[in-house]
Amino acid sequence: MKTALITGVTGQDGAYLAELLLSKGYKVHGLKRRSSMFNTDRIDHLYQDPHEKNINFKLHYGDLTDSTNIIRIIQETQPDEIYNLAAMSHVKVSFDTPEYTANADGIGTLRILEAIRILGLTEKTRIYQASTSELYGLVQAVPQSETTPFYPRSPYAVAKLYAYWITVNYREAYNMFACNGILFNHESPLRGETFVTRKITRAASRIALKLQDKLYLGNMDAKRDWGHAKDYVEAMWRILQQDIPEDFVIATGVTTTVRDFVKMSFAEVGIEIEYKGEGIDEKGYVAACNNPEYQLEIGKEVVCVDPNYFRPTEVELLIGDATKSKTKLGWEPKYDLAALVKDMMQADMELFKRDTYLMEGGHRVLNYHE
Ligand code: NDP
Ligand code: GDR
Repeated sequence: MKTALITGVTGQDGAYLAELLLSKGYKVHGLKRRSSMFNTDRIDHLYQDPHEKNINFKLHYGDLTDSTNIIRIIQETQPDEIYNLAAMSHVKVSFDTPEYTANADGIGTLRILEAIRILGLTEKTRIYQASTSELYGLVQAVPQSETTPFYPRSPYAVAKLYAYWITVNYREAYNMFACNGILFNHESPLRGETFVTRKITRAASRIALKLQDKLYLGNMDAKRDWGHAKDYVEAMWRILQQDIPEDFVIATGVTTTVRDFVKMSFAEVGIEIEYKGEGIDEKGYVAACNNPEYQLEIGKEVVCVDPNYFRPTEVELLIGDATKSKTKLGWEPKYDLAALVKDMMQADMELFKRDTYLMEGGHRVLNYHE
């Protein structure tokens, strides 16, 4: 039985990866942060009572900014594989918390690599580093592959650039099995609520159900190569099963604007969005809708631009070339964008229908959306 340690196990990818590794018979340890409320929603279905014997899923309190706990947990768990997924992963928020982001996302990776070295595990433990298409930043060439130059455009991306290179350096310096997965955007029903896709699918569902009036967005011209997180965690695992440690791009090869993602999401609930303008316009985009099923007022403005969501420096275009992964890992995504949107919309409609039932029953429902 192999043992894996997942940092960031409470996040989107951590949850899908834990599920995947458990299904493959791994013993899985997860690093979770202390929080003032329960923060394990995404992995509660995998919970095993720690009082029982022979459990194969166990959580440990820790934080990537604290090397002492990282060393202790790695020593206790002696993992065959570490998946370093923990990060302050929101690009816009990284402009507000740049030093913390550098510490957690950049130096955090160094702390794990050093822990492996200090504990004499360089030959035993394989390490996956969650690198990102944000490294490409300002477009140098498209589609972006393993050989495309980096030009990071946010404190998040700069921190991840350090993490990328320190992973390469430890591989070369100490012969460690340490690999970067350069993953393009991947989404799912478990995606954090403030990333653009989930923000859109939540809003489209809530607007259809009359729980919300408007969706405010930032740069709708940005183009992203969006895949499904379920497909991408499979790639992470494959990267660590190779004979030789290498870095891999994981992407679908298809790029779409935020604007089109909005259209596709609303279309899932029968709302047709018509844009009255194109391009960034501070007055906002006006969307008209014609919704037979949910009977929204025709011509009602449901999507607007709020410049507060613009970023000081933006990444305008991402489109990945995953040829190496397809050839060497035998990896192929199962979900295309249409299937991804459908999956997210179905899940959010179900979620918010529950809110409408609660309201009908006289209960108060949370109305927080960002
Ligand atoms: P999430 O934001 O959903 O999850 C991040 C996880 O990291 C959470 O479990 C979070 O804990 C944890 N975390 C944050 N800071 C710390 C810290 N200081 N110490 C310990 N744990 C911490 O991200 P995703 O699952 O979407 O992404 C996983 C990784 O992949 C991240 O590193 C991200 O940067 C990277 N990535 C993601 C892509 C994507 O499109 N999703 C694409 C490319 C790379 P908590 O739940 O308590 O907040
Ligand atoms: P990204 O994802 O920055 O690519 O990072 P995000 O979904 O936040 O933004 C994608 C694009 O949409 C534009 N956008 C908005 N974004 C947000 N969050 N909210 C809005 O209201 C909004 N309006 C327009 C953004 O400007 C951007 O161009 C994600 C994260 O998961 C990173 O951790 C990961 O490394 C990269 O994907 C690959």
